[in-house]
Amino acid sequence: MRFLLLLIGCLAVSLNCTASAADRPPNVVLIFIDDMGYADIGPFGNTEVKTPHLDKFATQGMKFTSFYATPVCSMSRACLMTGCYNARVSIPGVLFPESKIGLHPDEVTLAEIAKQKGYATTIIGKWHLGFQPEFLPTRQGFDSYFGIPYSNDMGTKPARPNFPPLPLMRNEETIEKEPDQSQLTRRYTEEAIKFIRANHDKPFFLYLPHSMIHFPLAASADFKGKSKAGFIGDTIEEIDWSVGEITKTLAELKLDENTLVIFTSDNGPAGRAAPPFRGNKGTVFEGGVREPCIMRWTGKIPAGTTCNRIAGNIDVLPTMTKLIGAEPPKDRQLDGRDISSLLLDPQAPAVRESHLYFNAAMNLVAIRNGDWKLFLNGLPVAANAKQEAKKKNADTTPVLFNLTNDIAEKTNVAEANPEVVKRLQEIAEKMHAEIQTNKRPAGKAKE
Ligand SMILES: [Ca+2]
Repeated sequence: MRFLLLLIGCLAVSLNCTASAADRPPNVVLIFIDDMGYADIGPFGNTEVKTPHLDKFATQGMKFTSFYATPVCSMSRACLMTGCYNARVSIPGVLFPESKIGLHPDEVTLAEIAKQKGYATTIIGKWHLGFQPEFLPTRQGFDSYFGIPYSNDMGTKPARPNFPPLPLMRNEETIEKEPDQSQLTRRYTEEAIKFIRANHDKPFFLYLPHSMIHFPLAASADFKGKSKAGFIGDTIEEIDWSVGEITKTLAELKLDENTLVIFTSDNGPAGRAAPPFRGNKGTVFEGGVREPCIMRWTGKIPAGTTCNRIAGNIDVLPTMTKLIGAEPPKDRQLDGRDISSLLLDPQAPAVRESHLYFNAAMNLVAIRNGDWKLFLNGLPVAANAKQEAKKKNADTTPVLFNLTNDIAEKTNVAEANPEVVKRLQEIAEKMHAEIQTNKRPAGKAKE
């Protein structure tokens, strides 16, 4: 075991050394899809939607099969940007145009980590961590911004009479209102390629959180009506095209060996089933939070591999920090871990044994540890008005699933495994108590 750890340590060092031998740390391209479910793309089992670029991309990198996000949008982006559970940084499920909070300006984001090493940084797409000036990505380490600052359904179309027209922003200015959504994937992609070309000779961090495939769905004329899987398929196939354009550009500029590319999503599919899992967007069943994730770094990450270890979007910040040779923030607790050992060897020991599942109200509802997942207070009941009566009478007895034998979370095995229930309860209580003690506030809007 000790030898193995030593070996991994050496490999991790060599990974850094190789990067510095090229005289610059690796570029990072982070493609983040909205509401894409685990099996929405070919590499994760979809046979209806055509994703040739992602299929190829997966053969060049590593697939993660236990990669966790959160049930909905803003909380997931808080995790990704800070390396912390959203409960630690006090960002609830979804921010709206009338929300008076945002990610606290003192939080250290992925872009600020990249800035330590002089990276060119940009975000193209959906920010969703506060839209008031003090919360914009340009105040959180990003040199530039192009996109819609929140969800694409938060404008006047579809009818939301209380909301202002959907803004398309360039840096801190609204440049268009209610932009043609069928052009968003294409425009974001063109902006991303422009950024890569402009910065190809220096380290860069490109964060590309697409507005699609969030409702209202939209695809350009080249894709609309083309997919066998219907409109949702059209939007996914356009995202696949986008991935193809970006990887083509990286190859043309000979950047493959010096660029870590990460593809993942913020939460499960909306209003659709999420096979092979139970639940979907908004729930903490696996269908709501387990996401497709592919990471590629040619020559570093072994091609065509699969990693089944627990990982998630909270691990991106510590991992990127390590790989680019930056320093993690030392004055605060993070929840994510550096998973670069898994990037070198998918069979390396798990970096995190446990993962916590928070709901949109920032309550801890479940924990995974190894094969086991425990719902701490019974199964969640949907929190809408119709369900209120049901909620009051809900059974709060812990429910245990073995995710290895029962991926669809069907069979409660709590009674047969009281010692597992007790152990997971204790781990969850300890982790939760620490987060409650050390959690940090959201930013409050000045106006
Ligand atoms: Ca989402």
